[in-house]
Amino acid sequence: MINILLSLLMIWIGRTSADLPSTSWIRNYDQSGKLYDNPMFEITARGRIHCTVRCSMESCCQTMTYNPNTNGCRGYCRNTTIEEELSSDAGRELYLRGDTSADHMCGYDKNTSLCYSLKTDDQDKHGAAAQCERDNGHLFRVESFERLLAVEGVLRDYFNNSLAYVWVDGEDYNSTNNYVMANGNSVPLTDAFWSSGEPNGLEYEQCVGIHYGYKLNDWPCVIRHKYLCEY
Ligand SMILES: [Ca+2]
Ligand SMILES: [Ca+2]
Repeated sequence: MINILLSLLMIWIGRTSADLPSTSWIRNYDQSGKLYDNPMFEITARGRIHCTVRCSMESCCQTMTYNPNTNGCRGYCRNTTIEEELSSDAGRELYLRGDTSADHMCGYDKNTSLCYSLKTDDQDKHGAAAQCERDNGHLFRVESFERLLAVEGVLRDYFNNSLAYVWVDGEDYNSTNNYVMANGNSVPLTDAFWSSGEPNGLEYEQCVGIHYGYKLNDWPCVIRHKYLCEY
């Protein structure tokens, strides 16, 4: 029995590391209101995860602050220690690089500037889209072949080189094999993007996932699968 539990634990640990491929962040609850001053950058981010990605792009950036009310995002180098009061900016949160927190991380692909995360709870397509939006993201958009290739490694790791079951963005609202994403663009219908013989589901399979050969398949939108978010 203990052996079985240990095996399950090892599988869980293995999957967690595959699921969470890059830099991670955690909110520092213990700080006393002091910040590392002189931000190396200050931007209006699309969300908390976008802010961590911006900081992850700079080797010097060790501390990040983000205000979810204003989307204000600042990155700091660790060695500058001039004080700033968090209380002067209501709602601003402080994050330090290095610890793990599943809520605030993404895999970052330098070639495509992609920030993506494989979510391993099972959701139907619309539930998956809603979960991505919770963090100011959206379902992963397969708008180029490079993007499909960029996530293949993470999926191969997680699914152990076997069949993937992962929602991405795209829905065929009019049963015309036109899979429209939330930004209005269409998923390319070129054979190279799709698993052999797909899309094949006519009006019964209206939503898009990554499946056989780490390429696209149309599935019924109500099936529950894991999903890829993009930020
Ligand atoms: Ca279809
Ligand atoms: Ca299909």
